[in-house]
Formats: sequence, structure tokens, C-alpha cells
Amino acid sequence: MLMEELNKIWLITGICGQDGSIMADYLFSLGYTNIHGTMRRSATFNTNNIDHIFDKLKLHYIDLTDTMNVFNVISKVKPHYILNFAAMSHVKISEELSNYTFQVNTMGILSILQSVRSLNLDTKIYQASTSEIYGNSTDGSISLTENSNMHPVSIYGISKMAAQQICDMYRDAYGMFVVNSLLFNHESSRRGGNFSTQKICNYVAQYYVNKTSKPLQLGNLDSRRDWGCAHEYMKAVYLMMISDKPKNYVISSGETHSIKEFVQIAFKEINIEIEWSGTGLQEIAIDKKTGDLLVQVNPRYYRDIDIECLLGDSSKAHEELDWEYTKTFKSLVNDMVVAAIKRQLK
Ligand code: NAP
Ligand code: F7E
Repeated sequence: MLMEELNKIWLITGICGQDGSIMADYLFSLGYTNIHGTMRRSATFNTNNIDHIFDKLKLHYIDLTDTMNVFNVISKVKPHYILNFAAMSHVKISEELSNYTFQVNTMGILSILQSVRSLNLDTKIYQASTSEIYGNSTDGSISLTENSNMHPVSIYGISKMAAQQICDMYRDAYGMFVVNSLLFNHESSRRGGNFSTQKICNYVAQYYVNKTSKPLQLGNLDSRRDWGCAHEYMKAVYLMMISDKPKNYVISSGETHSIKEFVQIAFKEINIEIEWSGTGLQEIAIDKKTGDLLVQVNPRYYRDIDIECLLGDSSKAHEELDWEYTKTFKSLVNDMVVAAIKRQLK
């Protein structure tokens, strides 16, 4: 890659999160050196995901609810690229933190766009949009594309749909380079512990290491998600940013699996075959061999409205960005379980 490109400045919001930290790793691996990250103040340090690159990163405090703060950091850094990963990213929690979710997820990107525009910078801007904006638009018989019906059913989804529309509007009205990726669920060992996949893997690891006695408590076991590998999705984000034309792209694995399937495969990784029985709140999973109770339903994890199925079609990203998804569902689960066991044994 040309030195001129590698000298360019990146500003990544949400650097301590799953995607922000994986993206920073990827950019360093390509040879970029000017990587700025933004974190928010917290009472206890939460830099686990970036500790290995802490000294290489140029870090700033940003809270997306503070417009002046966003403006000041952008005017100081003058980035060539902004990747906006910062968000109140938990769908269930957005039911309670509804106003705040909008302030971060919708007003936050608006502050970024306004800052870049008023500073007259030639910055390329990326917004992390989501499959949550489709709502219940498929039962799995069709795959969702950039043109599918969008009808979000959560505060999180609605906040992200408004954010996407604001981005589209800035691109169309002001000729700015602004792109949205419609990211379907993507996972890694850096996933937050209160998302379904990491919660399951952490439980399986705990069970493997010290046979925890309390069963795993889950909500909707039948919903299906198009789960992919976060590392591969970050490569797609990079390709979107270095392309000539700003466009929106669906980024997905093209397969859908239920929570139950995820649980089943995760336990299989530690050689436990599980057996499901019962329905609704009475549904349980036991260890087929020992009869130990492993999974129970707890209604506290139910959503006001859940999306029952997500399935994406990334043909556009494949055709125009030459991006292809490769990881299998089983190896994704395997990687997460192995990483969770290693964390347990530390
Ligand atoms: P994540 O792990 O939850 O990371 C989000 C980051 O945003 C965290 O570093 C968090 O800071 C930061 N943040 C939260 N509130 C903030 C605020 N008010 N001001 C500044 N920063 C704030 O999320 P992720 O999985 O990496 O996802 C990255 C982005 O992609 C998010 O926008 C998410 O909505 C979107 N997305 C994710 C998925 C997925 O499956 N992962 C799918 C579709 C879209 P702390 O570290 O201090 O908490
Ligand atoms: O839920 C069900 C839950 O929280 C997946 C975010 O990255 O992807 C993520 O949002 C499914 C849902 O992810 C539990 O009801 C059952 O049907 O892992 P999740 P999510 O809500 O799909 C989208 C694309 C984003 O954009 C978001 O930022 O799992 N489920 N039992 C559970 N979910 C959780 N969290 N906890 C449970 O105990």
C-alpha cells in the first residue's frame, strides 16, 4: 500500500468495544499507524480489549451525548476516516434506557456529521447500522438485502434506523462520503458478556472448569440469528471505507441458527450432549448422560418484542467490494468456547 495512504488518520469511536478494538488491530496489521480511538469515562478501567495496543493508540475521551466534546476532538484530530462504532448497543437494555439510547445512537452520529461539515473537512464517515432495523421482515424463507422492508421493533433498532437515514441524507444533500453497513450479529471472544453468545460460552466454560451448580438462565430460545465472525466483518467495513463510492452494504453470513442450536453446539465443544424437553417457560436442557439440569428459561430475558428470525444476503458486498464470508457457524462457536475456557483458567 502507498505510504500516502498508510499515513492517513483514523478516528475510531467505541475503541474499547468488540468492533472498535478488532478494527484497530486490523488497521495496525495493514500498516496504518495514525489510529486514534475514543473511550468514555468509567469508574473502573475497561480497556481489556485494547490493552495490547494501548501504547500505540492515540486515545481521547468522547461521550457521544456531548456535542461540543465530539466537535473538539474532531477539530483537533482532523481525521481522514471516522468509524463510528460507539453505541448503546444492547437491544434489551434499550427498552429501559430509551431516551439515552437515542441520544447516543442517533444524536451522536448527527454531532459527528455536523462537526465534519462545519469544519469543512474531507473526512470519510462510517456508521455501524444493524440488521435490527429490519424487525420481523423475514421468517427465513427470504434473505434480507439493502432494499428489504425495514420495520424496527426495538428502541435500539429505531434509533439506528434514524441514524442510518440521517447518514443517507448527509450523503445525498451535502455530497459527503458517508456509508452505513447493515451489520448482522457478529461475534468474537471480545463480545460483551450480556449478549446471548458470550453469555452461553461463559457458562459452558465455567461448567467445564468448575461444574457450576446453577443452570444457565436464558430468554427466547427459538429466535434465530444470522451470526458471523466479527473479524471478517471488519474487513468488509475497511473495504467500504477505501472504495470510491459511498454506499450502504449488508454484511452477513447468509445462514441462520437458533439460540438452541448455539447452546447445543457450545456444550458439544466440551463433550456434553444435551437434551431439550418441555415448552415455553418450562423448557429445559439436561445433560443426556448425567441428567444434570443445564439450561432453564427465565422470563426476565424476554424482550418486549423480539425479532424471531434474521437472515442476510451480502451479494452486493461480494459483487462490489469482493468481500466473501468464510467462517463456519460451528468454528465460530468453537473459537468462543475455547477463548472463554482460557479466560476461566487465567
Ligand atoms: P460494543 O462492544 O457494545 O461497543 C460499543 C462501544 O461504544 C463501547 O466501547 C462503549 O463504551 C461505547 N459507548 C457506549 N456508549 C457511549 C457513549 N455515550 N459515548 C461514547 N462511547 C460510548 O458494541 P460492538 O458489538 O462492538 O458494536 C459496534 C457497533 O456496531 C455498535 O454501534 C453496534 O450498535 C453496531 N452493531 C453491532 C452488531 C454486533 O452484532 N456486534 C451488529 C450490528 C450493529 P464502553 O466500552 O465504555 O462501554
Ligand atoms: O440476542 C435471545 C434474544 O442480545 C440475540 C447486538 O449486537 O445484534 C445484537 O443484538 C437473541 C435474541 O443480540 C438471552 O431474545 C435469549 O432473540 O445476543 P443478543 P441481539 O439482540 O440480536 C444486533 C444485530 C445489534 O445490532 C445489537 O447491537 O438471543 N436471547 N436469551 C437472549 N439474549 C440475551 N442478550 N440474553 C439472554 O439471556
